[in-house]
Amino acid sequence: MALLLMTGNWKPETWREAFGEAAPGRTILIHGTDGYDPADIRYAATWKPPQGVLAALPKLEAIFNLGAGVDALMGDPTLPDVPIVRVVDDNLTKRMGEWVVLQVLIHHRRVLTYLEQQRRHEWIDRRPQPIAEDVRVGFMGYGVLARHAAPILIALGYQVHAWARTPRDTDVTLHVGEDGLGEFLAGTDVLVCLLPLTPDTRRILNARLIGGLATDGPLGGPVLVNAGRGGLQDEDDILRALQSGALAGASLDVFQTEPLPADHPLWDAPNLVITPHNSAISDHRAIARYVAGQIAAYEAGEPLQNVVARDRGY
Ligand code: NDP
Ligand code: OXD
Repeated sequence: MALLLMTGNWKPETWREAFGEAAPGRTILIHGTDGYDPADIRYAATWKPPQGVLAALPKLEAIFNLGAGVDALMGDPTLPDVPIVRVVDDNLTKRMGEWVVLQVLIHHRRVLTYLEQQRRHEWIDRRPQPIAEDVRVGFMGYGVLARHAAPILIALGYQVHAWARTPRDTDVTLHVGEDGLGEFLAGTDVLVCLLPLTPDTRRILNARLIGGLATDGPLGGPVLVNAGRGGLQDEDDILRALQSGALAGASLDVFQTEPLPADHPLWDAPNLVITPHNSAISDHRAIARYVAGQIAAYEAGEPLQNVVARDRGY
């Protein structure tokens, strides 16, 4: 039984090669390139598949999402009722850790200001440089990615706390749900959003939330860092907040529309770092090995790992 790849504009042949190496002997088919009988497909490995294609596979046993976020899949009303496995992979997790730590340091150590000054050949030290111990970083979403980045920031001295949906014991103070949000925001100088996009989190990064962030911190105002999904953002609100100074800075890796259109006003927003949704790109070979390993274990009678809870949407 074959594995069907639907990788959208993510270089299908590179994925075929990676899966060929990771799962030798298995038939690998690419939707849109190879002809196939839908009844031959047992597994699908997908990134943003066209709606309805998965529903047309009568023998499908599992869907492997080729990224960590499953919002594109969950938006398909015809999605068949089989387990959806998402990516949890060290390679991706570590890349995200690098990006998060870099963004926190960029804003904390005023890199944007110094780059501007450097362009003008100016030697100015306007404000005292706070130490990390005085900066409060709040993670919105304390899942796989945030739990990797948090200890690195803690090792640098930052005060770290987090916000999530369900209470549990963690290494940092965890605020929970709607009731815990206000206190979480009020104690946050740098907000790092690593939430999934679900009906509950859509446009959560809006003017109201920004207005709840700490204004008594050492950075001259709160900072927003988002690598979750563009759909979490109200981009008009974020733009206004950067222009008014309600946000002292921001870093965004994800956008409502990607690629971000060349004439989008966010390109010119003050104190904003834009990266092209590459904070944690998926390494083809690592992901193919992960999926092939899961299939092999599943066929040996073990349960699939990192299965999405459909009722939660992540
Ligand atoms: P996880 O599922 O491990 O963690 C998600 C976290 O969000 C959990 O802590 C969860 O709470 C919390 N959460 C979800 N819904 C809510 C809610 N309504 N209120 C409060 N907290 C909520 O995901 P990952 O850490 O692996 O990934 C997070 C997201 O990062 C992905 O969904 C994806 O969108 C994005 N991503 C972006 C990449 C990029 O390149 N920019 C790369 C990879 C991922 P609880 O712990 O209680 O369940
Ligand atoms: C992911 C991503 O979800 O790359 O893995 O955005």
